This record gives sequence, structure tokens and C-alpha cells, in this order.
Amino acid sequence: MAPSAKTALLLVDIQNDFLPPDGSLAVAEGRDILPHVYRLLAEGKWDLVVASQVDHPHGHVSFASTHGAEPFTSIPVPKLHSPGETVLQMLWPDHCVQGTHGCEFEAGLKKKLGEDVVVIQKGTNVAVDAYSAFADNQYAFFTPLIKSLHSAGIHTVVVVGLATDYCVKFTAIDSCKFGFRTLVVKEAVRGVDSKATQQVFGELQEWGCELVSIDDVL
Ligand code: VGL
Repeated sequence: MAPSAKTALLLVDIQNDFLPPDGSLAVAEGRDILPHVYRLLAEGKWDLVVASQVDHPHGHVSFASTHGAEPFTSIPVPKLHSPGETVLQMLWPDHCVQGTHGCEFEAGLKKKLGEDVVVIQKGTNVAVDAYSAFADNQYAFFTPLIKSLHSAGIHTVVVVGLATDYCVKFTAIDSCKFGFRTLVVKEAVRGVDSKATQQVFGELQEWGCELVSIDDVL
């Protein structure tokens, strides 16, 4: 990395509900990222640390329970601002409900986050899901993340967290689209479907993301 390039560490959705043993949408190997994430926080020289947090209201459109349907199936749901049009929504178990333990950052991470961490909440609109930390899945509403990165003069974004095949993927791709040099730390991401990881890494590279090892960014 060029020494002058201002760099942000972006921690994607490291929340109790995405972690075993109790998370309602636990990523099976999710805890494996934690030592790497702690090390990045302890040893990294970051110009900005950002933590994204899924913060869903009760009855969120992405919850299977909202529709009386089975989790891990897909259904068409109304597209915002487009009467009569629909988008396909993957349905999940209820997760990261505002104000619940499952919504909180993992306890060890919480202790290690400095007071200057920028927390970006997403998925707060009941009618649309939000995998990317930059915007919802329909790009109808943007979070303050792009403004935070630009205000801090960030050039490079280092992405870690959960889950490789959903929120990490869409966040890293958006980061590339917005023109940031985007590095995804292989040891510090895990997927809902671990078999999909290599395919997702390939997709990320096609978009211009760099897959790196932790020692490349420390
Ligand atoms: C996520 C599924 C549903 C994630 C969020 O953080 O990757 N996955 N909502």
C-alpha cells in the first residue's frame, strides 16, 4: 500500500445473530474471523474504523415470519417507488432485530472498538433489505458511509466480516464501484454457504477487489 494512502478498516456486520452458538442466522465458521479482526484492530494503523450493523425493525421484509413462509426460500416483494413491480427477496430467519442481543456487536469486538468508530446502520427500512453497507438492495436509500469515507479522505478500504456471500460481497463491490481501492482480507471473512467462497472471491476480483492476506495489510 502506498504510505500516503489513507485507509479505512470496514467491519461488516460482526453481530451476535451472525455468530454461533446462539445467533439466529449464524455463519457456521463465523467465529474463526474473530482473532484476525481483533488483531487488525490492535495492530493496524487505520485512518478510520467503520462498523456496519444490520438493524432491522420487527416485521422486516426479509424475515420469513413476516410472510408466513419458509426461511431460505425467495419470494417477490414490492419494489419501492415502482407500483406493480416486484423484486426477488431471499427470506431469512428473524435476525438483528433492533434493540435485541442478536443485533449487538460481538462482545469481544465491542470492547475493542474505540470511541471514534463510525457505526453505520443498515436495513432500518422495513420494506427493503440492505446487504451493502453503502445502500439498500434497490439503491433507493444510501447510508452515510460514502460521506464518512470521503470526509476522512479515504483512498483504500479494507473489508472484513460476515457474510462473504452476502453483506461482505455487496459492500466490497460497492466500495470498488465508488472508486476506493478495496482489499478483502481472506482470513477475516466467512460465508453463509462456505462452498460458495471461491466463486465469490472470483466475482470480487472481477469487480476490481483485491483478495489479500492479513499480513499484507498490517
Ligand atoms: C446478511 C443474510 C441476511 C449478512 C444479512 O450480513 O451477510 N446475510 N442479512
